[in-house]
Amino acid sequence: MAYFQEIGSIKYEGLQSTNPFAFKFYNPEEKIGDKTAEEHLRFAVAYWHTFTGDGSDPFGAGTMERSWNRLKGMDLAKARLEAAFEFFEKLNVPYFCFHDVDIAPEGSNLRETNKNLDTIVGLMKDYMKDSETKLLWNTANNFTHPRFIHGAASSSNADVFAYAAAKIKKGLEIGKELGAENYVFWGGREGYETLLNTDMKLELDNLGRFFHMAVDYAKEIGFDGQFLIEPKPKEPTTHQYDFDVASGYAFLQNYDLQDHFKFNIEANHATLAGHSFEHELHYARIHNMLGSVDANQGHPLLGWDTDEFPTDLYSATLAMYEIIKNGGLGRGGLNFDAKVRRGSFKPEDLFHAHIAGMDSFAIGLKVAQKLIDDNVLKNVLEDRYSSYTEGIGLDIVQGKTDFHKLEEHALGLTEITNKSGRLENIKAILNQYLLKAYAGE
Ligand code: XLS
Ligand code: CA
Ligand code: CA
Repeated sequence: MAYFQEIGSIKYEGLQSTNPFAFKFYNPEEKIGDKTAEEHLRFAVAYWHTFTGDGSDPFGAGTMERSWNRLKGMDLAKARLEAAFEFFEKLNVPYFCFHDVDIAPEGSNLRETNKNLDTIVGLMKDYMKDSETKLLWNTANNFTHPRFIHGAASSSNADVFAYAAAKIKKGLEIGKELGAENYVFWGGREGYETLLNTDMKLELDNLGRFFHMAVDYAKEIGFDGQFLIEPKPKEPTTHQYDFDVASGYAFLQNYDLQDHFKFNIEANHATLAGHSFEHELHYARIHNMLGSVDANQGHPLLGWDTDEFPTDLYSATLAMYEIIKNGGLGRGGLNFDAKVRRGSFKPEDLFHAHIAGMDSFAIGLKVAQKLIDDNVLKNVLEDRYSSYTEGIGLDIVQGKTDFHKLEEHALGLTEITNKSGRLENIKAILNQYLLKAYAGE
């Protein structure tokens, strides 16, 4: 059965195309720098938003027109799977991602849930044999079910800790079975509401123990996917332990886990933490911890996780700049952890949304590569920090100074001359590069 019958394969048609079912900028085969656009961007579809989400919000029921929704239980899971692979093929997308509960319904106990998962994973493996689309990552949903009310690995209830571990054990087995490139840990309820009833030290120690057991189990079964922590500062908990990359990195170092993990960075989580998307990517990159990306955007007027499809070219450019500077995403990718708006309820809106996101990042990629080729920002930095390439500055970075020498230098100064930071000029140059890419230059 075809779920998206009227829609054919999405092709690159170029800037002049008015076909809403074509890419205007994303040409997977186009060589940009040393790789093709497809190799740079490594796009992925998020199963939960695209096939499981129904458009409901705290104020209203679901709105999405999805023909598979007339089914229930395992029949629904199987229909969704069929629809998903039709969608992947038509969009020509190299990867997808899922949570355990997205693909198969929970049973009345863990054993039954695992049985449901086994059935769907078996079918998924069959689809993957005939498909070009691979698994970027899978993860466990350890936040929706009421048992996770007080958290999962940071729960006050040891039975819940055990249950969470069992779900991740299964997730790692599935990751291995399907050849996942990564395994993601997003601590949806790993945080707290109030210190009045929270033993933070025990919860953090337990999280550390939990991650070590996950590392050990992956080793035991020979699962070699990259482990990724996905930071988010809040929502659903008030205070989430993996607040941002910096605090997540400190946590990993404290518990001696830094060699086993990298970060999956989501744009909307960065902005919720009061950072820019590029700040989080940059912080991870300079510590060699950039693993993968959840490509979406928040609404500037709303203070929660709106998970919109990314269409902000400025942000996509600065993100791609970090990714190219990182030497690419390695085993990671750009996962559209994004949902169509509640009003965009037609099945074809799923295509429009992904096309918009893919075209936006393709522009970002081209502009970022051009900025790098022309040394635009490199020149800015070299000029701005030139005082560290000679004299006392060189001594500082080479560790050849102490407070005595620095005082001697300062006492000898007659005047201190600073340079302009040129922010407005730099932004104007960025605009110029963006418009040049738009004009196809
Ligand atoms: C929720 C998160 C979640 C993770 C995977 O805000 O973005 O979807 O990406 O559990
Ligand atoms: Ca995410
Ligand atoms: Ca999110």
